[in-house]
Amino acid sequence: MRLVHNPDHRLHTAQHEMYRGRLVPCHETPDRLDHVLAAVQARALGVLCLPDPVSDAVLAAIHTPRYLDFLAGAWDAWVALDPANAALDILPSVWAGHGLRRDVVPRNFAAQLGLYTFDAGSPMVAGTWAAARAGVACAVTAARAVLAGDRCAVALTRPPGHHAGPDFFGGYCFLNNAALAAQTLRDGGAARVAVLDVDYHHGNGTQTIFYGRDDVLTVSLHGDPMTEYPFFLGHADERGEGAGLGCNLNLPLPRGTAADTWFDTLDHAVQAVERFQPDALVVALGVDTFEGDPISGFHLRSADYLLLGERLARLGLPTVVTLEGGYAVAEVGCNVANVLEGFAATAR
Ligand code: FKS
Ligand code: ZN
Repeated sequence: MRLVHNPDHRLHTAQHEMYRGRLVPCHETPDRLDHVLAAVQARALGVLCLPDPVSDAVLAAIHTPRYLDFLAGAWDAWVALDPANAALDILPSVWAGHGLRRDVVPRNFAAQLGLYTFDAGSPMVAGTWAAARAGVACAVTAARAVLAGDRCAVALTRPPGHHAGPDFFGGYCFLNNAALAAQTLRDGGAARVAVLDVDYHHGNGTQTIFYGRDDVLTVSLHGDPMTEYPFFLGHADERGEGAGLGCNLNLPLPRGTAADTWFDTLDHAVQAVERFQPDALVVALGVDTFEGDPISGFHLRSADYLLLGERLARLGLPTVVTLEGGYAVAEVGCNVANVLEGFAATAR
């Protein structure tokens, strides 16, 4: 199993996110990935390798030019406002919601920031763009390995990606790694691709990207948006639109859901993937469904992740895995490694 890791992930190390009226330390930290890398190496789950570089055209297949230009130039624009900003994370304070125009891009940097994000919890720093780009390279490299015949390849990366849409960031995500892996599989000859998102949070970015398409099925199993982030998308009645009608499946579950119900629901997700008859699978793997996760509300135990890996492998599909959330830092490595171990044991 090829394990593509992001050599530049540490460049994205932010200080604070806005939470309940104050700035709190970021949950999405570099040590999360360090623990994952340590765990997969300790168990010899596969070959750790570096990503191949990717061109701008790869990003432009999923994200808009104006959004990519914004991300690429955001840090310089921020520091140009005031040299003292170099010591501060970029966070927004105004948003283009509620009937406000999104078609005109203001010249003001704070306004642009609010045009391109939907929360105040996703700080950007000097190295965010480089880290996010290198993360995409991991996802695309993993997808290319699967196109070349690997049964499974894994992008061990951060920042995560499943909340990032065509022209927006949020939920610690800037570029949608899972969507870019899916697009790479499509471009490489897979006629139909399924994206199965098992992170605790609804993959709103991935849903939005593929909502009108019938070549990519998006299925997400997540905390009910009536109470859980990202709140404004992820309901069961969102089924896709136009050609994509029927190609999006949301399976929201109440906060507090335990493993038995979660796995029953995973069966529904897996059946939807099977009905779609895809040529390849992308798994957006968050392990924030863990009982000890500090920001989430499901109750999976570490051993359950072995079963998840087995269940995913039993689909029998060429599979790309991208790493999404998981904030119980001491256990995140074990939980991710369990998924991969369960997969490898079953795929063999
Ligand atoms: C506590 C509120 C948390 C943001 C939650 C973001 C979840 C991100 C994620 C990803 F996979 F993208 F990392 N609000 N301060 O886990 O879905
Ligand atoms: Zn999550």
